[in-house]
Amino acid sequence: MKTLWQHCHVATMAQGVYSIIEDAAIVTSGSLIEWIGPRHALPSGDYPAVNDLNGAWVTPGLIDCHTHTVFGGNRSGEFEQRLQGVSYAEIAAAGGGIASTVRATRAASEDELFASAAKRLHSLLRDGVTTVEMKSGYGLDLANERKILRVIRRLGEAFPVSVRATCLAAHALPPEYADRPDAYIDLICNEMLPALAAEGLVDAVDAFCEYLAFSPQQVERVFIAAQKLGLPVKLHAEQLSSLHGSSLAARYQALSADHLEFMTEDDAIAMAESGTVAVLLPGAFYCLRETQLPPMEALRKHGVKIAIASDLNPGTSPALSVRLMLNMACTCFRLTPEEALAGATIHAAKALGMEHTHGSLEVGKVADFVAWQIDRPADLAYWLGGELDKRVVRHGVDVE
Ligand code: DI6
Ligand code: FE
Repeated sequence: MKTLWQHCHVATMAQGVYSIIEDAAIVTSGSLIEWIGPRHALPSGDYPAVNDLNGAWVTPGLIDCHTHTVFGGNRSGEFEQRLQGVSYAEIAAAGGGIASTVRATRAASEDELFASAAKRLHSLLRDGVTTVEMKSGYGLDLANERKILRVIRRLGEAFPVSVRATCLAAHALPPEYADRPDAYIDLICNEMLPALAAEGLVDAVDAFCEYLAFSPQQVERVFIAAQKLGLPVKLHAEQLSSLHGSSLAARYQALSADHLEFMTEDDAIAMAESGTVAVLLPGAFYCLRETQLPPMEALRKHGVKIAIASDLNPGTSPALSVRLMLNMACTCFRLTPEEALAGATIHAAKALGMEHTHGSLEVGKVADFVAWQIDRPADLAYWLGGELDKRVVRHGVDVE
């Protein structure tokens, strides 16, 4: 059905800038945008449904392109330890950190994981999110990674949101493979990825390239296995140290390399050439009290597309609001509000390989948008979280 949406201003986010249309109109047909432009240019015709947006600012639905939403337990105890000066690496070395979430996740049933993740997803949706990526990575064996990925698929069916599932089996070394990292990489490449991909549970493959996780050589083996299965790759890189994982990711045409505080200018050049998106995660930067900033100047100079995401996870970023991340990206990383909004719309879509259908408001794209009762687009990055008055439309239909 054809629907007209009017009395609004639009920030289309095409090409990564606001591309503002004042006093705009949008025509949706089913789940797609059929026409968008200034209202005075609206083609005359019969619009069976007309929606008045009361002067709202319309943006694409927000896209959270990096989350670990599905996990058991929580780690607020470690938060308290870190406040007393214990480092993330020390906690991990003592058996806490990711390993403690792996224990809790393995102990939880699929339904328990679904219920706890649903609450977190609900928070993201209330903030205007219409697409979200979720990673496995707290199961670390075939049965438990499958359990998480099945929950991710179920969340996409149960909620009005497009969900992308990323297999992050190479997140940490499971206890049964202590001191045998290469054997665990064999298991991932030869058994886990082929089985999970065959079950249709995986849209992309990620790994954690870090001195306390996996080496570039080990990550490369995972990338080769993913590409054999026809799956795109992504990488947690340069979060705590510089191993040039982001250059490795670029060599494999990764959709994105994420975190990146310790990346070099050469890494940025490699990412620019391959079109790999830089996903910056201010929540993790903040929670770890990191002081090393991602190299914004190099990223901008070489034209690397920058996305912003929550990294929602129990250890380093228990973040339940993408808009809060926009604010933190501006304050901590010196992005402009316009860059931050592009980071949670069009560039986030590219980080998921969805930029041809999502992330900006253009003819032929999916009609996922938010009509915000705000004065200016910059207000989205200005308020520190909270809930803004808005109307969320997904696939051309009101959500809520
Ligand atoms: N980097 C992160 O910030 C998260 N994973 C990763 O590879 C942390 C996950 C956790 O601490 O549970
Ligand atoms: Fe992460």
